Amino acid sequence: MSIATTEHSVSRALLIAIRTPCVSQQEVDESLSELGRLVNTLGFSVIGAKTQRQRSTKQLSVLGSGKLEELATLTGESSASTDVSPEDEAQIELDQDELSQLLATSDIKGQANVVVFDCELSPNQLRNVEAALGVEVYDRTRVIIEIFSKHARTRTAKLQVEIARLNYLTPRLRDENSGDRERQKGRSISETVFEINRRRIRNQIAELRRELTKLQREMEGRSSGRVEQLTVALVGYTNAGKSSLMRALTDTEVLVEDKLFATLDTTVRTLQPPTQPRILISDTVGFIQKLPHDLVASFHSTLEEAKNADLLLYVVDASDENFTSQLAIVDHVLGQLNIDLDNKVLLLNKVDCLTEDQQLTLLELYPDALQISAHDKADVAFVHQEIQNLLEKKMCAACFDIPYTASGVMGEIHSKMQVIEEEYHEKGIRITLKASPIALERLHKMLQLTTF
Ligand SMILES: Nc1nc2c(ncn2[C@@H]2O[C@H](COP(=O)(O)OP(=O)(O)OP(=O)(O)O)[C@@H](O)[C@H]2O)c(=O)[nH]1
Ligand SMILES: [Mg+2]
Repeated sequence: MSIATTEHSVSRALLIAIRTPCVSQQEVDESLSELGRLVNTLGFSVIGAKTQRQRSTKQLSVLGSGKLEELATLTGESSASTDVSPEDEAQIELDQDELSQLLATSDIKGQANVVVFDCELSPNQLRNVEAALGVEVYDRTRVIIEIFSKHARTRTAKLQVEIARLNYLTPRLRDENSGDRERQKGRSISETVFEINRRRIRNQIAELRRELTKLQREMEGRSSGRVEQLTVALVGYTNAGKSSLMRALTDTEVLVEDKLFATLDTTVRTLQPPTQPRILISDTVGFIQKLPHDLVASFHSTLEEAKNADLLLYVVDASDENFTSQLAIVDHVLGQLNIDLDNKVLLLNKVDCLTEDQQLTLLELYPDALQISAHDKADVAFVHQEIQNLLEKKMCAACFDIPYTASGVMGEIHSKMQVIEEEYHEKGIRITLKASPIALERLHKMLQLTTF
């Protein structure tokens, strides 16, 4: 299978969710509607969505041959093969009654040319389903990986996504000549070519990993040996309005789009109007439920910025009816990254889309949160002030003796920290300053390491 971008303009997608007993219908619906938005972001139109109930509590197994036959009618494939391997068949528990009902009420027969499953399919499952339906089949992971591929801009993001894409692709590579090989029942040229292709991809992944590690080391090298600046990271679910707020707070033209995963690379800008000391704001990749493992791992390094931040602005689209589950997902991912959640302020964004009553209810539920609209100048000014107040509260005072031989560091301290007093002595400058405990600790270490 190739996952290179194909001509998507004519793709009409049928979405399928598999509902296990441990998942509520509401959760399935939320997830399906999000899958619809993901699929739209990819440029497909959604022509319908179906839910298949499954009695087994297994997290996921996909469709038996009966279901495949039925689904084939939805994609217009009349003579679909239902060649399901015994291992897949064994995992499947199918509610035939519900399925028949589902298909009887369907008015989209023959219209879909892509079927998208709201879950991750194993390579075997994907092959079986594709063969049976006679159309291209996507799973949620592939949809997300393709969106990331389309949106990656910097070299680092492109490398991270390409590694994830190839890791996904390798086990799903199809041996086009497998039928002949079966007949030949022995080693053949086709087998060798297939194996060579796989090995080539593995080598390519190793090469990309090396390049990525090198690039990340260079970036770390560039940031070490500098005086720490106060930083604020915008984190949150995809499409919450992080980049819109970044734009408004820093007066810059970062990309804002009504698309999922518009931002993949961390962007860092200075808070405007400027403060003394300067405060940096970073915009990060958004989160989503069921983010493929590989991408979570890839983007850990991108989220380092959030890890080192003095303050997290936790942006939520309060107008989205599913925002509480989105909050839970962001909490979960940040928890996995060991990010300190005590440092966070909750921003309930897009309140311009809510009624006064809804805003009052939110106030009762989240009394400490700030209700804002990133499109409202007064709200942005309020967030600007809150950032300063909160950072001020976190700062502690400390005193350092800086020898004249190292006075070069003074310029950096002045631009990045709050200087309270300077006294000039015979051997150096005694400086009293205010900064976050982390920044003070780092400056202390830096001065110890500096050869005067
Ligand atoms: N009505 C309204 N729309 C908003 C507000 N803030 C952002 N939006 C819109 O929400 C959409 C997504 O905004 P972005 O700022 O790109 O969201 P993001 O969190 O950066 O999204 P990703 O980069 O995909 O993670 C855009 O269409 C914005 O114009 C707001 O306060 N009110
Ligand atoms: Mg963004």
